[in-house]
Amino acid sequence: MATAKKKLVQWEPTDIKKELLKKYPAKVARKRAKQILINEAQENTTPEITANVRTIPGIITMRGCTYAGCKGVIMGPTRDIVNLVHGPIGCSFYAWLTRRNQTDAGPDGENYMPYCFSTDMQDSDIIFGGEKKLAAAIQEIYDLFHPKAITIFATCPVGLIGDDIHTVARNMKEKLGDCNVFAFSCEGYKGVSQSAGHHIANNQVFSHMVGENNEEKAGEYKINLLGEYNIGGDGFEIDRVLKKCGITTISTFSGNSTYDQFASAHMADLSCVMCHRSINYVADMMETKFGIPWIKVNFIGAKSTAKSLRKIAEYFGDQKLIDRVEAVIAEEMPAVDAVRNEVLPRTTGKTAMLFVGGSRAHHYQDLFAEMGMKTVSAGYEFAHRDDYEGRQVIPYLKVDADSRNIEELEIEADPERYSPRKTEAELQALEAKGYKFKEYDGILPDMDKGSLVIDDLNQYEAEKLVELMKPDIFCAGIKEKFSIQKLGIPMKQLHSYDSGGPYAGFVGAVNFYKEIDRLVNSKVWSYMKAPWQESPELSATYVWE
Ligand code: CFM
Repeated sequence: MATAKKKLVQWEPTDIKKELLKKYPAKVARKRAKQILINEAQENTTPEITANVRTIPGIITMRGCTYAGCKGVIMGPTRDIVNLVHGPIGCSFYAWLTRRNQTDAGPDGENYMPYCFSTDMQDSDIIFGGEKKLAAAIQEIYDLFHPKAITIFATCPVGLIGDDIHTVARNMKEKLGDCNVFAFSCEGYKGVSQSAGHHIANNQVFSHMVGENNEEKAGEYKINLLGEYNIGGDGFEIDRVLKKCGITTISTFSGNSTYDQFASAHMADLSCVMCHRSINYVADMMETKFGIPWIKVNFIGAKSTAKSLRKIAEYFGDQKLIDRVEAVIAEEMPAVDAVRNEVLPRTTGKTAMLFVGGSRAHHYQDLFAEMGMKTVSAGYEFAHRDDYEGRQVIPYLKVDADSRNIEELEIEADPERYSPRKTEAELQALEAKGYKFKEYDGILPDMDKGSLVIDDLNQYEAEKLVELMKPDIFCAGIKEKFSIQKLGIPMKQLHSYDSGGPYAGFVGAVNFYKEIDRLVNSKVWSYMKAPWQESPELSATYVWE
């Protein structure tokens, strides 16, 4: 007979923290203690957490590498640029269509995403250098596809042997004439996580593509959607809603994006930042160079979607748009509410844990809250202190050897194209009404007092947390999936969405409510115990006993 799992009803967060650290040697425990925080964010103060520091070797982190952040995350979802990986085949193979970023080839049909491009470095290339091979690969791509751009990604061995990928790129760009070729020094070891890869990608995309096309774009209320990667079709749903509101998306960085979107991004009048962690650099540079203000938005959760649409409408301040947005929200909400009300009695009071790379551990709390579910513990794999505590800490962030390794671009206002989209007076009028530009408050103020916020969670701590707190659902990635499910707790992948999605926007919220209801209320989890665990009295005896 299956028994319902016992809940540890009375747990103190300090005890849980102590339990998590107990097994560690003193030095490791001291370091991890600073990355495990009991949330006490209240009013104007937030506690400090250590983040964006090196992982302890051997601890089995959930993180990925710098190359993954550059090639997979920022450049991966763009369709008409050929992404060429300079390195051993594995680096390209494992970054090949694994992130579930969807694409629509559009009327031109140009889409290189199904391909896997690699220089396939061999031992001899490591010994004698791989530059010639790289140049030949670029030429081969050009001859075969004639793409608008070819980008080159460095993998670890490239940095170690010192191939000069930037010179190869420059020479090939000159030689080919009508193809933009540039490279990313995003060797896997370059930073402490994929976050460094985001920064490297942001810098190069901004330097080599943004601002290339000065043609005026048709449409009203022009925005850039930054930090939306079309995982499981999220971007398609957001596009649908924005279009319905009459808002024109000039570019998306980088879900289902094209070369021209990057090249034209400076023609937008507002940048909307979804994932703060991965793309805030571009938002800032766009403002400094072209005068485009940025705001934080979130399209995860129906209420958050409505709030974000209203925020965009308020910025443009046009009554026609404000009315249209209200009409769209009124039209979309009944279908969302119907499903929400149906699942609420079954999901209310359940608990969730969210450990995802950057933004999602924060954004998805809104969706769970809409279902009456509480997030008892959450954390990021690689986000920085500002994603926990808010952007006000940025001036105080410690610049260590690892972050110094990543170039900070010096951006100045473009002498011809800088044009503030709003006057000082207009900006002040909006701010006086409580409108916030360039603002992200981080995860901590949105989480309950006493909840556990853990940076760079590892395998051991994940299992310990589940064992102690027995959440109703645990959300992370594929590496965690089966170890957690073996503990009898449903696990939802919030990187790839398993095979589901979209979960953004209004349609996405409905999908998510149904999926989570299905997972947390499935009886299968109560059948996870082996017979000897269920009925310990059935112990075996030897015949001679
Ligand atoms: Fe931003 Fe992302 Fe995330 Fe991220 Fe990622 Fe991702 Fe993520 Mo996986 S860009 S930080 S590097 S929201 S791939 S779409 S799910 S870890 S929380």
